[in-house]
Amino acid sequence: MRVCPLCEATCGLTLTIEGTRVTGARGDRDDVFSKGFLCPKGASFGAADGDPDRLRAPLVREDGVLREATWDEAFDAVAAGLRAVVDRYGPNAVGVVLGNPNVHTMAGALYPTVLLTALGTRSVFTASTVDQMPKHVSSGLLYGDANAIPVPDLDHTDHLLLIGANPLESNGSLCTAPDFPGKLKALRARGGTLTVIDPRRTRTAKLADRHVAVRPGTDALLLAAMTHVLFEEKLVDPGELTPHLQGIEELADAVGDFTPEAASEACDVPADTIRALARELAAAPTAAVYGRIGSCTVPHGTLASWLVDVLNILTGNLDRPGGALFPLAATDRTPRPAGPGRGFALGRWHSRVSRHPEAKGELPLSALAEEIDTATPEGAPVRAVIAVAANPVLSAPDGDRLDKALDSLDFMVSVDPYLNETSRHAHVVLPPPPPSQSAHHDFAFNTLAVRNQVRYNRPAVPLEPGRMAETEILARLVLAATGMHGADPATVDAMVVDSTLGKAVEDAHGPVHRRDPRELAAALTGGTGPERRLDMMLRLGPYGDGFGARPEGISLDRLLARPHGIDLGPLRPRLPQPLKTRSGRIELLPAPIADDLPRLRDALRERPAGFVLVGRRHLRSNNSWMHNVPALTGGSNRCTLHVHPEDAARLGLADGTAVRVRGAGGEVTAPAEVTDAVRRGVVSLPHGWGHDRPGTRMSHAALDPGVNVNQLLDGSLLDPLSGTAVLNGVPVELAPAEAGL
Ligand SMILES: Nc1nc2c(c(=O)[nH]1)N[C@H]1C(S)=C(S)[C@@H](COP(=O)(O)OP(=O)(O)OC[C@H]3O[C@@H](n4cnc5c(=O)[nH]c(N)nc54)[C@H](O)[C@@H]3O)O[C@H]1N2
Ligand SMILES: Nc1nc2c(c(=O)[nH]1)N[C@H]1C(S)=C(S)[C@@H](COP(=O)(O)OP(=O)(O)OC[C@H]3O[C@@H](n4cnc5c(=O)[nH]c(N)nc54)[C@H](O)[C@@H]3O)O[C@H]1N2
Ligand code: SF4
Ligand SMILES: [Mo]
Repeated sequence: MRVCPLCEATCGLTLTIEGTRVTGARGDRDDVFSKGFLCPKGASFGAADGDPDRLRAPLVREDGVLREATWDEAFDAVAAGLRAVVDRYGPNAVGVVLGNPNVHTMAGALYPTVLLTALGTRSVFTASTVDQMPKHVSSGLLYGDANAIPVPDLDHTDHLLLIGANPLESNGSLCTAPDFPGKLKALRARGGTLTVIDPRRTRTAKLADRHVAVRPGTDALLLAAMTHVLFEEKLVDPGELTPHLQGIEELADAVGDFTPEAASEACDVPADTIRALARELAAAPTAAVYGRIGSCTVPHGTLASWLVDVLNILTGNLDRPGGALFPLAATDRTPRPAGPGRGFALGRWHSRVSRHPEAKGELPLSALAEEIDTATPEGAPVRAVIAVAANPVLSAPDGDRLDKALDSLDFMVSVDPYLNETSRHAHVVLPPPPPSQSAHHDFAFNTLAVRNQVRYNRPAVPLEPGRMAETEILARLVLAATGMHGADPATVDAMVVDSTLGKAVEDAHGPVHRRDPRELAAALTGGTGPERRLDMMLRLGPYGDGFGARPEGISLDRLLARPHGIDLGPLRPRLPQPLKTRSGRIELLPAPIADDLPRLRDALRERPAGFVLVGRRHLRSNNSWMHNVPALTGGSNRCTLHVHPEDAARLGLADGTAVRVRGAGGEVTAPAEVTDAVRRGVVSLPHGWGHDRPGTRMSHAALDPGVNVNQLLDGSLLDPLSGTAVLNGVPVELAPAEAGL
């Protein structure tokens, strides 16, 4: 048994193992959460896990060339390389880049925060700023907690409004739900309604009762106009939320200008449709509004993310069954009593070059290249990079510039199973073992799941000789980066345990108040440091045994005895407990949002002059790193440019015509695929392609490299509040390749 790490759905798999090889994967029918569901990607778990191109030993650069090395040699090189930069330029000269798979591994959940604290660098860049940072910012501002993200109650809602999400391909995001497609079908089957807002008629849109093909990048206007209608038509009914709300009159004023008639042209959606969307939402017995990539990686991403929650709140659907609720994971802290908190601050510091405000302690990934290649009087540029599970050369804007910037570094270390477009620049590559050889627990996704549950599995296959667990790799990296090179990696876990338990015993509301932290530490079970930390978090958590205070509660031992997991029930109302705003209420119109509204008002008058580009995902893909698995490539999983038939006719394009696409950051040439699934004026290219750079070791991916869509971006287009890159609704020019642009 093992939980699939290949997307956010977290399905339980039953693996067939021959020797030490995974030869098959089925859905685990006894899994408490996924109940046997499996998608084609999960079915290829064995092929992805056993990919012969995965690195087996660390690589160290010598005379410019990467050669295999021992772990000791590799960590010696890391310690020396990082120390030289920190000593000479200070900690901010070390950039830490954290990529998407960190949310899928235990190592990624347990060590990066320790690394950042110990290193003390402000040069922190993650995939969040090409993804969901707008949601963190809107949650931070509304609820005082950037991680308090409400999740649509898919199993119980009567009306689901999906904005810029295509769960039939992505299997869901910021909404962990095995068999998302089945849940949408079940919603329809029980008489509920599904509305999809997406410039493309996606597989998800095809399932919907209503599909609104909005103009890319204009959802915030559409949602503001829906909010306007709720006020205008007296459909606002927050119900039990009312005592927890602050600023409702100010909100009504703020959306005063955003009439459906005013928004209609910019969104290219009839005013009547906008009114109908608002009325349907208000009329549904329960409803949930949910926005994802298409609502985040756009010019008004934070405003759109905020409005998603505003609509849930004004219709009384936040925090009620059938609406959008706050999950409570087994490793969350035991909830404290409600009351005012410290609130959420933005822009506590700024990036050095373009003065971007930090959000959640991070700077925009779009600014990584300039933070490396541009000197300013304020301080040294980034001279060393620690990249963990990140491939920003493909996933962030302007990979060509980033390529050059990474190449100019004094030192770079990548923790990555592949030698790819990004890790090829590293001086040291530290390869984690494949998933079958790793323990698994979903720290991140359980806080976003449509049902509370907890699962843990130990490695399905023992570590191959010469391999090192990724948790140990990251613990050693923490030591090497902070002047403790050579110490026992277990000291990292011991330090975290000591500090966590030290705080827990002082917490008057926690389960271990006034106990002896040494005694508690001694009571932890688990065969490894990460297991002891999991045991500690489970026992201190809301369902935990409280180290004896709640004898029926969960501990690692109890969880190990339940290999298919423990169900903890449906999502339940939790307000006001999750609120951590200074007022102790939901702050409906926070100042940074109000200050950004004039920019949205200006957008009422904007119309794109030419084509705009949006992305798309394919079911058998995963961002930039799964094109090396033959079973998962080919067919419709190709890097083609979707063009509407009328646009194609106008430009003289047919299926397969090479099209030059030009954007602010550069140009790429991709074959056209003519399809009326995109709206007129919109073209779509998937991301994560462009595997034609030299010096990589991904042999299958290189056969059909595709092009890097992010080369069309120059990194200057951002959602200003969250620093998130605009990846959708990007202006581009098109021409048949032979005609030139
Ligand atoms: N144009 C456009 N660009 C996009 C997007 C888009 O929709 N359109 N989507 C954005 C989004 S949502 C995201 S999240 C980012 C993702 O971008 P990244 O965060 O760069 O993630 P990936 O492309 O998935 O690359 C992950 C890296 O981790 C490595 N890896 C895989 N498994 C493991 C593991 O277990 N441990 C370690 N240490 N490494 C591992 C892979 O080899 C790869 O190098 O891309 C963003 N870029
Ligand atoms: N198979 C597969 N699954 C994945 C991934 C993958 O690469 N492949 N990546 C994983 C990751 S990292 C993430 S973050 C999630 C993302 O999960 P989703 O957000 O569900 O992913 P997408 O399929 O990119 O869906 C985004 C949709 O937004 C639409 N869109 C683009 N611009 C706009 C706009 O301006 N307005 C509106 N309303 N819609 C717009 C696009 O047409 C697209 O259909 O998927 C995860 N799951
Ligand atoms: S839906 Fe996601 S978690 Fe489930 S099997 Fe497919 S890739 Fe794995
Ligand atoms: Mo993502």
